[in-house]
Amino acid sequence: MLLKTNEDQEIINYLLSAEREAREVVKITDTYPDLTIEKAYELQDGLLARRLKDNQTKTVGIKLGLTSKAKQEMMGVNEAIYGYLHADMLAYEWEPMKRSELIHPKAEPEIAFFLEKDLEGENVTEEDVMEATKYVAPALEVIDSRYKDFRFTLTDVVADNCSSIKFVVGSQLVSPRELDLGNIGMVMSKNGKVEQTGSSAAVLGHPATAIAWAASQLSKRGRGFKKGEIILSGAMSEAISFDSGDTIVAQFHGLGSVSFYCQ
Ligand code: OOG
Ligand code: MG
Repeated sequence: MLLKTNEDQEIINYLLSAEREAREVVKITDTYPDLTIEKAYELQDGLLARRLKDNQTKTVGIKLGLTSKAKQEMMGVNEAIYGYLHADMLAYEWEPMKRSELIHPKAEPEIAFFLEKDLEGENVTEEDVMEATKYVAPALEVIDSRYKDFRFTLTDVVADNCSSIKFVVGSQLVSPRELDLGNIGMVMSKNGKVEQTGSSAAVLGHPATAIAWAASQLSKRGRGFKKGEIILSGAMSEAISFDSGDTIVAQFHGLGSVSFYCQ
């Protein structure tokens, strides 16, 4: 699908100002119903280039999204997606997250992969993913779709960099071979009450399978994962909403826990 260059810029401005002003907006497919997935990734690229410049930040990794059936059903789609993580999205356990900077945030339990080798090409295997991974760590991703009521189509969410806004990584770094990565049990709680339980098996059967899938998608666009990057492999359960005053904790078997407080 072709949009005029100025339309691309308009969409990018529209989504970036929604993020900056922490305000939800009508989804773009209401105006551009024929938006294709290829075009959505092009818009994502344009948005990311602008965001890097405006926020004077840099890319630190890639996130996968909608890699579990629970998330796909929750969002009414049947395909996984990817977006990019910037340095200014990195949040810390000890630093309260500011509710006022967010629209309608949700937390997701994920496993983070730290790469010590590039991972590129359309035939990347799970074994290659394990081989390239230095550590895995527990993570909480905060997603904050810019779209009204968190409702969107696949192309909308891709253009919006897959709802990315913040991520917190726990301090326990473990070699991927020391764990049964394909079945890590997880409990996520809010203010001490269990809200979600799950397993890393929910992430396309094994998080490394999800990363291998993403490597092949990236290679179609002449890209790949790079040494030193962090990958969020996708939510292991449904996302949960939180508000100011809430503490979210996710505990992972063999990987410890990760938490944040929202102010
Ligand atoms: C899209 C992002 C999904 C995940 O881990 O599945 C995602 C959304 O649900 O808003 O990050
Ligand atoms: Mg996620």
